[in-house]
Amino acid sequence: MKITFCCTDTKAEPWLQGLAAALPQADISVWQPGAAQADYAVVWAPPQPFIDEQPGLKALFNIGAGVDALLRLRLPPALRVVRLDDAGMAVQMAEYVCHALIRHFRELGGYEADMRAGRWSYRKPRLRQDFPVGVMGLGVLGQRVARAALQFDFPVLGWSRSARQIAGVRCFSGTEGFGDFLVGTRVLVNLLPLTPETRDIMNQDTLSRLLPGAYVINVARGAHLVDEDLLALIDSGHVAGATLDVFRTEPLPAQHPFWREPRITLTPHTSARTLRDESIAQIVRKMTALERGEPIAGVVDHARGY
Ligand code: NDP
Ligand code: OXD
Repeated sequence: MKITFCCTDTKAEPWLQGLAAALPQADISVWQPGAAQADYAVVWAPPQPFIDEQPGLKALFNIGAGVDALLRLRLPPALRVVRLDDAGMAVQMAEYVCHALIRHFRELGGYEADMRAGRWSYRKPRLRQDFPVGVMGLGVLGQRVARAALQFDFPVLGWSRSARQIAGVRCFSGTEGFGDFLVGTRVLVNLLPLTPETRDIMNQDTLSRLLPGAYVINVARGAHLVDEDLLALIDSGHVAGATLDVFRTEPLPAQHPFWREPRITLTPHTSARTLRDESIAQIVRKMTALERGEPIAGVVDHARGY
């Protein structure tokens, strides 16, 4: 079995060693222009020539959950694209989102500032019933986040494309369910894939429908959010603030107004990192299953976009 590795911004050596340890008979190498045809590819943001030169792949394994960058390339329609499902990311996403949620709900940022200024002062306790959490996207990551928020007794709502049932979560689906989902949500968590349907989904219209004093946690993709609409709604007071992990341009440009808005907490696309060992184990399991002719989970639907 021949495996080619083409991952931008990723140190290849540890991945090659991990793959070789799990698949000692495989011939594994870093892709170079003109390289021989491989059976499988392990990729992150590969260039178009890579796709064009490897038309005979049995599957392309993306070392992330989101495939938006990959699907922007010209791909053979029959190419099997496989995303990571979980591989250690769901628990990271749950801890990141719960941290942001609780930090906002308990006003921990305000307490930190007070204590740093030498002020010993209390704020009135807030009721968690007043902070319903709405999770957009109830896939591998969204479901885990919704369940984690339930553990802290927040009311939880969820929205997905197809109807879902999750114990304890008020589930809505499709365009017809979106309005009711928004008007019942105060803390909006975005875990949608970026597709033509979801691009710009957090905008003036949708964010204004959230409960007053809304809070936005974007951990999916920057292009889901219309930046200037968020800033305007923060200025108007309808949105209290946001925690943003992902941006339209990454790294976030130095002149972007997000840097200077104290009600926005920023992190550098780090809410759920790809964990190498878990990812290699999952990819190897799936390659082995494909070699045996068995079905695998996490195959992307090109038309749906995720
Ligand atoms: P999944 O594919 O498992 O889940 C996607 C969910 O979104 C599904 O519930 C799906 O609905 C729903 N959805 C898709 N399109 C629509 C739509 N048009 N309307 C309503 N719901 C829709 O993805 P994951 O949970 O694994 O990951 C989600 C995203 O998180 C990734 O695409 C990636 O962009 C981002 N991510 C960010 C990371 C970071 O570090 N910041 C790390 C990892 C991922 P249905 O259930 O009906 O299919
Ligand atoms: C992913 C990411 O999609 O890290 O996995 O953003």
